[in-house]
Amino acid sequence: MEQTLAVARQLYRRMYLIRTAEDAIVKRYHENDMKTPMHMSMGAEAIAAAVCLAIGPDSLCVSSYRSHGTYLARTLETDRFFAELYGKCGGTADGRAGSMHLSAPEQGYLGGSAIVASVIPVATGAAFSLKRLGRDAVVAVFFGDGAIDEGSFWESLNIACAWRLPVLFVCEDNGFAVHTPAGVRHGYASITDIVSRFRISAAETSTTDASLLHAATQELLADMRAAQRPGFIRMHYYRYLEHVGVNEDFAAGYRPRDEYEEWLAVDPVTTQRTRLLEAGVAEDWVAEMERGIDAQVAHSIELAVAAPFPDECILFRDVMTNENVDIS
Ligand SMILES: Cc1ncc(C[n+]2csc(CCOP(=O)(O)OP(=O)(O)O)c2C)c(N)n1
Ligand SMILES: [Mg+2]
Repeated sequence: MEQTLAVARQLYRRMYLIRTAEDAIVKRYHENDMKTPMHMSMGAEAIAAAVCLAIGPDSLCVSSYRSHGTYLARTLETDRFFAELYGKCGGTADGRAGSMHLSAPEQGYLGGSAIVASVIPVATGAAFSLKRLGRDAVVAVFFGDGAIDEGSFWESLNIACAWRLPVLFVCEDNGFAVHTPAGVRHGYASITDIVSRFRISAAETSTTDASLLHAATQELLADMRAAQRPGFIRMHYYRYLEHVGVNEDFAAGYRPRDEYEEWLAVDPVTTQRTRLLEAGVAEDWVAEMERGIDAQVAHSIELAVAAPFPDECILFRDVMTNENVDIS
């Protein structure tokens, strides 16, 4: 019971952090000081929180460009996060990467990428290295339902199954690739059915309840470990905001507002808060934790706004070239 409560608290801490950080982005993006496109995680908080917590600190994770949730669930830090969004020194890449290429390799978050599905082979390679090193850990790779339309997903899945690699494929399924629904992109009814034909542990969820997602991930990890094979989990969620940007997009006509309202009624952050209170966690404890996170986010934004822009001379740092690049 105590352990379940501890997990429930940790899940809520992560989800509240993601929501608060993104609420702040929504509030301030129009100021046009955050010089980066935004692919928001709002609506998907439970997935990042549950999977990052379940895989544990020794495991690695990699994500798509929709990476705020993964980054924050994994690192719990916001100074480097906001500095990066503001394009400033002290950001995860000193302001050169932006929202789509966040990373914290020292904390096991290898990073995200703007190229759909490109991180899947990278994660598979990282899993190969974990296996060669004999580590008891996995690599969780987060990608959207659009990424399963790419060959690199299938090639990675195949080799991971053939070589029994410890990779957990996490499909964050919002039913759309930009505005194109899955139904017109897929020549099959269920990706989970297809993937299940491989030598893999496979599961599917459609709940926004982080505790249930955490339990489902743990079960899958246990199965992967017992069978010494990779895992695949398709987790349905609803993207609250537009594909890229911080606004609603129901007026665009490709999805109805009613649908959003149905999902909002089981909002992951609110659901987890209710769960905590029902389990007997004191309202004071919850409020105190929320205040701490509110203050953390506000302070990180202040620091980011005040930080200097990076010097031009770091522009080509970490860029692979043998040439002396003249940027004058
Ligand atoms: C290889 C590649 N093709 C096309 C694009 C353009 N593009 C950007 S996001 C996106 C849709 C991806 O959908 P999904 O994987 O479901 O992720 P979601 O945005 O729904 O989280 C596309 C096609 C891209 N970035 N990379
Ligand atoms: Mg999608």
